[in-house]
Amino acid sequence: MSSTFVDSAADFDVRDYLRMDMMPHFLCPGCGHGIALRALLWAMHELGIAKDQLAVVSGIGCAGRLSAYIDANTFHVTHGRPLAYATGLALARPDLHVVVITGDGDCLAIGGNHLIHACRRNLKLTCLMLNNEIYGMTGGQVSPTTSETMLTSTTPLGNSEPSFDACALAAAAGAGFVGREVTRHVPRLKELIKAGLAHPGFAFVEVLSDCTEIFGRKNDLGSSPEMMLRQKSDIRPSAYRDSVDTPFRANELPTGILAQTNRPEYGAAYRRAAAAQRASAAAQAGSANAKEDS
Ligand SMILES: Cc1ncc(C[n+]2csc(CCOP(=O)(O)OP(=O)(O)O)c2C)c(N)n1
Repeated sequence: MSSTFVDSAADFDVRDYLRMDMMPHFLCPGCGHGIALRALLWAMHELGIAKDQLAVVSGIGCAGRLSAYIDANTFHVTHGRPLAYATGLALARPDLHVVVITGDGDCLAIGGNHLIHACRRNLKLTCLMLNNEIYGMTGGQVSPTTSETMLTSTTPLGNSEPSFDACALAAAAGAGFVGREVTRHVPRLKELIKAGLAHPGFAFVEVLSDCTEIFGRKNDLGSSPEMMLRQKSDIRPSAYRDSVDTPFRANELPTGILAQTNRPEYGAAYRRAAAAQRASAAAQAGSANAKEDS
């Protein structure tokens, strides 16, 4: 990929963007969510987004917990609802970069309707969905992205529902920007998040993140490095399937920017309509006053 990969890692110290008084964090060893958090903060650093210009809204779950560790304006809200809170915030404060951090359960199960309407609306927001294929925080129940046949605490015989392709869903619902990356490729993930943050409409970024302790253990997927090696075979099975361990994700999941459109952004359209209405009300009041005076 591009030479931007060898750039600012040296002057990026993640601790500058973390609430160090919240350490140690609660993530399990090997959890991919911390890698995604680092990529987000690195992206923010490279884009020169000041901490007071960033607002992070998250729901409930291991992914949702991440906002607590970020030294910015953060809101830890109800399960499944971070996009709804973020919508109000982004409408009220278009000067901020509003980022939602959400899990696959938070975003696609209880929050699924909020997601499709956020995509349809195309308000400027960045939604980072950390897909570990499981409800991690609550002990490993099946989620809408759990691959078929996988064991979870609620699918002891193996999951027999097909899994959602969240990016295809977001693109079909009208999201202005859709992308996917794995935690294995941190610089690429950082670049994708940067592109999402820079996009002028709704940006949906799916991160394939490993849950080693619950999902991995339950399915005998090996250690954290072994799970990360599998990411190769998962995302490009045609290229890697013979050279690495058997993938656990059933579908070929393409990565990178998967959809980008320049559909009109909702916030700007709303503010234009509101300004036009205020101007017309003021003009009417002006002509009524003029009539009274004459
Ligand atoms: C209204 C409501 N329903 C259910 C819960 C319980 N709950 C908390 S987190 C969670 C699922 C989290 O899974 P996911 O969003 O995939 O995130 P992860 O923990 O895997 O990062 C559930 C069901 C809740 N807190 N509130």
